[in-house]
Amino acid sequence: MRFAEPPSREITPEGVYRSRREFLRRALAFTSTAAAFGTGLTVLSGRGRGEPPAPPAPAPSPDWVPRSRESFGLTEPSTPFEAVSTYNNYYELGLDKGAPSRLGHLIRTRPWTLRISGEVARELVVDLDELIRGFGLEERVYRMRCVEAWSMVIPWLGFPLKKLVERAQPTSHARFVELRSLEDASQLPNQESNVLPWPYVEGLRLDEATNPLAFLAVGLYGGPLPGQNGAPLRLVVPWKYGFKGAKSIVELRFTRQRPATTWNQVAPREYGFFANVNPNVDHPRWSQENERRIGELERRPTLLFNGYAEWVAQLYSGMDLHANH
Ligand SMILES: Nc1nc2c(c(=O)[nH]1)N[C@H]1C(S)=C(S)[C@@H](COP(=O)(O)O)O[C@H]1N2
Ligand SMILES: [Mo]
Repeated sequence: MRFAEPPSREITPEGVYRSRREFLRRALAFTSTAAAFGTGLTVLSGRGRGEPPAPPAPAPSPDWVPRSRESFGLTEPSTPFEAVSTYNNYYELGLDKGAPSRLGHLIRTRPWTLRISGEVARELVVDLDELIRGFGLEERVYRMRCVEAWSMVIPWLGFPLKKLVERAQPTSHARFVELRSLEDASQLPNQESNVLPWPYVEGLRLDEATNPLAFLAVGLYGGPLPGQNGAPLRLVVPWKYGFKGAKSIVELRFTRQRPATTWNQVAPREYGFFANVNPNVDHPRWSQENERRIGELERRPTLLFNGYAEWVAQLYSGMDLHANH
């Protein structure tokens, strides 16, 4: 496998880089401590913060009625909408779990276009509502496991990424797909800070992107995605840590070389490119053996590939999962 060099504009001077690392280290240490002591639960209850979040918005049109529902054997209950929509990671909107739900309304979700670029037959700009009409929507109930060792179960609405890859007609040279999030500080105010390089970028190998589980969500709980959950279009790859699921995607770029992805660039030892959920590969600063399911008291054991080995393990056969974490 070949690895791309980071573009030079993203190489930060040593001092800035060090202080950002230090800052992120403290931010993450705080969130995991808060999680360990259950302080997150007061955030979730919505009490003491004024109004509780609104119920999920109704489906905006008949195009939004799911044609199928699939949960890949999952029988665990879904995490309540209130928690899914108020306990979020969206660094462009702020670093604490509550900031995204306070500011998510700033994202202007319509009209929304998606640019398809790179190693494709023809570069395209497509309108999101046209994609929804053309593909139809499916419901997928998936576990989501954050690298910080908390998890949820979320009923998403969307379409398989494979459908969009086929529509894009990648050339025979394309081996990866890069997914780029919105970059616009008027909608994402924390982009004024340099906690991460913007835009947020994620990526998949093409065979991962066309796996039937890889999904692009436009909604959850039957309605449109709340801004904080990555409206109007976000990636869901349930066998990987949550940070792979780029939010508010504006561009899909097909590439020959492995894309330079945000967290992997900032801290490669801590956040691998693959980021497959694996209880046997600890994060350098904490164990990944178990997790806190939001809304439950007992911790749960973390499952290899987040419980989806049956569908995805063959993508990594012969690969050293410690070296390629
Ligand atoms: N653009 C962008 N996408 C992002 C993030 C982010 O900060 N910016 N955070 C990631 C992380 S760490 C997680 S765990 C999930 C959280 O998704 P949720 O808030 O919808 O549960 O989004 C991921 N996608
Ligand atoms: Mo995460």
